Amino acid sequence: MKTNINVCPHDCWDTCSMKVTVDENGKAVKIRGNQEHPVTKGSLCLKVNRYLDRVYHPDRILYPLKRTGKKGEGKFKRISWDEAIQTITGQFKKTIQTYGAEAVLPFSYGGTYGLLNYGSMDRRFFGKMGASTLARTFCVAAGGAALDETFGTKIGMDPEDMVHSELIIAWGINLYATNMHQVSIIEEARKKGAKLVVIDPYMNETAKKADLYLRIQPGTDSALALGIMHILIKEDLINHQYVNQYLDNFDRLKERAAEFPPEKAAAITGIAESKIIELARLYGQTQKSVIRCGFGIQRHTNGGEMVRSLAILPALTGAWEAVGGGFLLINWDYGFNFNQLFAIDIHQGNPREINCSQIASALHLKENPIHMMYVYNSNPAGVAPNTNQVIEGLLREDLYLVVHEQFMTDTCQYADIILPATTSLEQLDIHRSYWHLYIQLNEPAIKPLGESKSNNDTFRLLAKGMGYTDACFSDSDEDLIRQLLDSDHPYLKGITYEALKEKKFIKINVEGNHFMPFKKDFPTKAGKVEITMKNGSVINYTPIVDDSRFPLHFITPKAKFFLNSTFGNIDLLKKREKDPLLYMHPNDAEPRGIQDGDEVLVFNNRGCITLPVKIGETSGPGVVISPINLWEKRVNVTTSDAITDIGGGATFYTNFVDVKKME
Ligand SMILES: Nc1nc2c(c(=O)[nH]1)N[C@H]1C(S)=C(S)[C@@H](COP(=O)(O)OP(=O)(O)OC[C@H]3O[C@@H](n4cnc5c(=O)[nH]c(N)nc54)[C@H](O)[C@@H]3O)O[C@H]1N2
Ligand SMILES: Nc1nc2c(c(=O)[nH]1)N[C@H]1C(S)=C(S)[C@@H](COP(=O)(O)OP(=O)(O)OC[C@H]3O[C@@H](n4cnc5c(=O)[nH]c(N)nc54)[C@H](O)[C@@H]3O)O[C@H]1N2
Ligand SMILES: [Mo]
Repeated sequence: MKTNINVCPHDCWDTCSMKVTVDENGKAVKIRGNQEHPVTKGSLCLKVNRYLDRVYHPDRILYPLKRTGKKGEGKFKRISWDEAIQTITGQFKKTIQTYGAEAVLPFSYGGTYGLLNYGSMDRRFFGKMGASTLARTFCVAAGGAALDETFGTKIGMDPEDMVHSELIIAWGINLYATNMHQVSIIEEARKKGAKLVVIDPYMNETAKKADLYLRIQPGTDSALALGIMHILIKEDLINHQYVNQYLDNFDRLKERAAEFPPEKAAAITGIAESKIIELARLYGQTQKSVIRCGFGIQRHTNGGEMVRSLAILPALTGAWEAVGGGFLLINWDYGFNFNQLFAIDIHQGNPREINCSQIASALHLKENPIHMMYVYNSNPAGVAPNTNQVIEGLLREDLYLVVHEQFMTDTCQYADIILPATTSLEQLDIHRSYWHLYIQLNEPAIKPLGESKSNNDTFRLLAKGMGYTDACFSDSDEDLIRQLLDSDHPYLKGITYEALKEKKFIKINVEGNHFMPFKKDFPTKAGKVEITMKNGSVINYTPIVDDSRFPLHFITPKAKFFLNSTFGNIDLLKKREKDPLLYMHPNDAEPRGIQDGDEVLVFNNRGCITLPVKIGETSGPGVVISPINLWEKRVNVTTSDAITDIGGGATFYTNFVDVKKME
């Protein structure tokens, strides 16, 4: 028996350190959280506790497959890797010759968050080809753009410091489902008297545990933020010294906030005036306050503006000066050398960019259509908005589809060739978290199962097959890690491949005892928090834009026991999550003659699905909610591929439907 340290590869805040026990036959037999890791602290979520069920699942794809039936029929036969590579590279060459390289689209997302297999050899390969590029915008594109505009960088506070917080506002995030290690940190603070406030249209597990829960009308959070600012300013609960030094154009913000007295904020948000005043006073009187902002609020057409309005709040109270005070959406900009990792010096031309959140329309472009799509790390037929359009596109006879996967996902059904992918236990990688501040090394615990290969090994073979002879295609994964870490950025000081090999995880280099990125100044042009938008206007409340005129707002947030469509095929987790359902308020159920447990049709102009109904107060009037099970239920047949105000993000939660009882 030996113990190996791995990193949970999933697209998740927590990015846990795992201990994997491997037996004499080279089989992983046990997985648990690494007790030595300061954030993981020995515990894994219920999903990843079952990670070995996934690795050794009987349905894993272990050999290359080629389609034998009609497109979408799901009939395949086993072929060799040689044949697969020859067929795929042959098809690449044919497509490029006939239509040009932009007719090829790589499509990848968050299957693994290891920085190498998320994006390195693939970027080199498709860059060299001059293929269309992909903007990866599902998670936090609007929020990221908002941070860039407001703070000048995608950085927030250290979540470990939230043990010192006295007020934690979980704003559009279901911590108990998506960020369990944040919960243990907050619980420690609560033991010392800290208060937890939850602001969410969905009375989720986190809301049920809160000291104060504010049910907000979706898409109206900036009206609440401006209402809070109104009270802070009126009651002089602001930190004048911090504001003078670090908030640009405060006079203009004052004018805007004056337009949002509590009665107006209440009318827009649906939250009682008294609760808005209570929250504002609590916020104004607590310097060690943190807004833990989730991705939920920015999945709306006004998502960027919403995040911006929240991100301004800590500057008003000077929360950034206190350990345990601040704001956290993501920690992302660590100064890695991505130019070197992507080998941008070999990239050809200036190809167009396709937004992954608009793949539904991109697959139907009349001009310069996509003729070949290479999918890895993603299941677009389940996760992308406007699924019916996506699938219609994938069924096009003039589209060649390659999918590199671990399992027969929805997307695989439409493939011409399927390649078998390794899991994280079978490949070398380096990970950052978008939440905590540790860089971690993932060394393979076991050999690749069957004939599966990592993304990078596959792109090395494809590069050879294409005749790409640049030296960078021969770089090993170890070389790639060194190139990525080759940076002068102070955060990465002392973080080398050797150091990681020895320690497995290293916290970014923090000045002093605590990570306080904005104590001194902000990396914006003025060195201050920026309250004006790129077009010069001051932050405001803009209502969400709905193109459909259906009456019920439909929100499809993350499920606790699945990770997007991943884990949807693990029996134990399916049992735990229970069947997909639709939460509906009695005010909406009654006029429709719908009773608890009824099977209903959820529909709009884009598509429909059936779900059983759960009537109650989990959602407010006018809002229906279904936590996503993207493996079994295509809720995305209803969602729109409109994009956010800034950043080109997905708008999964600006979605309107009607509901009727099934006959
Ligand atoms: N268990 C589990 N964990 C996950 C994932 C998973 O699928 N399952 N997915 C991972 C991924 S890919 C991501 S991106 C993260 C996302 O993690 P979260 O940010 O927690 O994700 P969401 O479920 O999208 O949204 C959180 C909350 O936002 C609320 N919300 C929706 N609209 C609004 C609004 O207008 N205002 C306010 N205030 N709240 C609103 C939703 O009701 C929901 O409760 O989680 C990661 N972790
Ligand atoms: N309605 C609705 N839709 C949503 C969301 C929502 O909240 N509501 N959330 C959106 C968000 S935030 C996200 S991030 C997306 C998620 O979008 P995706 O990233 O596409 O998510 P998954 O469904 O987890 O699919 C990842 C796939 O990658 C495969 N995989 C894992 N590791 C590897 C590897 O090393 N190599 C290869 N080749 N494959 C691998 C897995 O088997 C899995 O099938 O969904 C989006 N869709
Ligand atoms: Mo995501």
